[in-house]
Amino acid sequence: MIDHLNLTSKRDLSPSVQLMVDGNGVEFVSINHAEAQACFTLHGAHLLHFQAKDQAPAIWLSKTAIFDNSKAIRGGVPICWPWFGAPAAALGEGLPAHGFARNSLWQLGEISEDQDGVVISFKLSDSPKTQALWPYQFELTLTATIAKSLTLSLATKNTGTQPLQYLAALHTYLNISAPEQVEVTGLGPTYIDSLDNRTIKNAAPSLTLSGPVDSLYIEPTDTVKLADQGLSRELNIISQGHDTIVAWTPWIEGAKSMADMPDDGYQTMLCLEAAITGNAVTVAPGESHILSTTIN
Ligand code: TA6
Repeated sequence: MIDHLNLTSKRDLSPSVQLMVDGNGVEFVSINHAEAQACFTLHGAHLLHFQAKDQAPAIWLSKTAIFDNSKAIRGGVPICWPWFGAPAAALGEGLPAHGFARNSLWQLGEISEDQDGVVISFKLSDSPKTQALWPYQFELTLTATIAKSLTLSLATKNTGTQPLQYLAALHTYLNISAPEQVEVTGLGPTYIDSLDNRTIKNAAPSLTLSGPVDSLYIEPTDTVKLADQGLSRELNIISQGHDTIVAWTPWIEGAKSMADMPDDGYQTMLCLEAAITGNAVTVAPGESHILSTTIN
């Protein structure tokens, strides 16, 4: 499935789901169902691979991604939470970009399966370590449906006694055949151009790729379409609970600057991310809020 990781089986978790381990003892959850294959690590509840039956992989993973739990994994679907990008100044100095969820060890939750696919969940709760970074009590649950389509649903539950506020992204690295083969539609009319001083710009009807992109589409629709002529397919990226769709490709200079991406890695990936980047979502004590994305 992800051959270069050289995973060996530790034990069965359900008929189609296995706990795997690599040579360094890092644990992975591998799903091999008749309808789709997928792979996660518990580090970040990070989806690394998704491929529906008879389809090319939907998700891109860097061939030089690092799995030693020291940093967020390059590719797949990092969970950016409880902030997106740089943390708010009020939270203090030295905090990690894109939050701490993608660098935390999550617990495996429930697994169920039937002829249509597998539903698997992962959980992360506050601890003295997270309290030192972000002073709130929470339970975060990622529920993934691995079937003909992929759904990732991230529920933020406030288990404390004061309201919490969060930003987030399901930072989805999509697999593409080549930049010149793809066209993205449905992103929305306006975007913040992070590569041009965060200027707000009017969007063209579609996005094509000929250089670096780091754009926050701030009036997003629910469905973005990624047409890929080289793969002869059109993916729908259907999001809920978001206020932004982020489009990102580092292009060649960006790829060269990252130790965990091959120089030509940008040729086969494009991030389209269901995100909350504008006004933080407030979650009252005892309540939950869900951010989700479906790819089909
Ligand atoms: O989602 C786009 C973005 O925020 C870019 O600005 C870019 O830096 C990217 O994420 C990757 O961030 P990372 O911290 O994973 O290297």
